[in-house]
Amino acid sequence: MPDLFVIGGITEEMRSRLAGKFTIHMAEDMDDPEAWLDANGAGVAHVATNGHDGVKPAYMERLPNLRMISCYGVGYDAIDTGLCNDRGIILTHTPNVLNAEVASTALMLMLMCYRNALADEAHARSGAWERDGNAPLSRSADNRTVGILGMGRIGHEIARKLSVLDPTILYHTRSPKDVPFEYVNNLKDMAAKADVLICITPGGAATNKLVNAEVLEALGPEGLLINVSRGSVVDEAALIEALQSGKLGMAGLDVFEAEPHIPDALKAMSNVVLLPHVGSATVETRAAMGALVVDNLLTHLADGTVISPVPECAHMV
Ligand code: NAP
Ligand code: 8YV
Repeated sequence: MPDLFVIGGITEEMRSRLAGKFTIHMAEDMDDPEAWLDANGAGVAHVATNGHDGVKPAYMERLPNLRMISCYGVGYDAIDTGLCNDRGIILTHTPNVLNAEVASTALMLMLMCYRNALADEAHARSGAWERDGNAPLSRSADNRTVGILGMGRIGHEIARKLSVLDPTILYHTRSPKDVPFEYVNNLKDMAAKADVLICITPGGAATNKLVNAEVLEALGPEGLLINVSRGSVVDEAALIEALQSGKLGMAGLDVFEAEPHIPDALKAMSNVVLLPHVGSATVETRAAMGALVVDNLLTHLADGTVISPVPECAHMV
């Protein structure tokens, strides 16, 4: 059977579908994965990984006959697509199957921030309600102007799910889309018009620190930043400064610059809701992502094609 090198683990469901077709080699079970690749890497044509671990250069250079990488996640900024192209390696990812979940996460963060969910929950659980009386009033999430940075598969689903809150929706991308929302071609201008800025672009060089001090200041003291994209999209030091100085009102964050590290300054703030990158992390959605990872691998094994290549590799199919 052909070899499959797995980086970062797979679920039991994925393993049971792959086991009859591939000999599975788990990097995380090896004392020294690089030494294993030195001895066996030339025989490996398939790799399964995820959006966090990617395939590091030390692995890529030990896989001279790699033909395909199947990534568990839609974001693939941790994988060098230029190198994949140069070497003729097809990279696949898991678009669409997680749109609804990540959109729910964005909506949940927005509601948690406006409605002061963490403080209110603590007020109820701690007995403060009985002891001290009613919790302070929160702010309404209804009828807000929401600027969405990134109007792709997930951004569009966020806009759809937000509609129950009767928002005015604006969006910013590099080129306008065929959507019934106002396009703003300058991010700072959109932030100035918006109550809420929701980030849902890919990570990587093109979006690095796109949300900088100027954008955060434009969002303003009553403004709310939601980030469900990548930590790299927001200048984290500028975010901390803006929240501490009151230039920005609140933040709901699922992603961070150096995951799993979260700066203590953010942990200390009561106007911030923090999640450990769980945008797609439900049993149902992770099962759908896992199924697509396996389907891509099995399709490639069967006929050399794949189901969901990343755009940079689509021409190879
Ligand atoms: P997508 O369909 O490719 O949409 C990306 C959007 O971002 C497009 O509208 C694109 O429009 C825009 N964009 C790209 N570069 C930009 C730039 N420099 N400036 C402004 N806009 C830019 O991707 P998707 O499926 O919606 O996923 C988006 C990202 O969400 C993923 O790549 C991943 O990083 C993140 N994500 C996070 C989680 C989580 O757990 N928190 C889960 C899934 C995905 P233009 O090309 O016109 O600019
Ligand atoms: C996952 C994600 O956390 O799909 C993405 O881009 O960020 C998330 O769905 C991750 O990719 C799983 O490793």
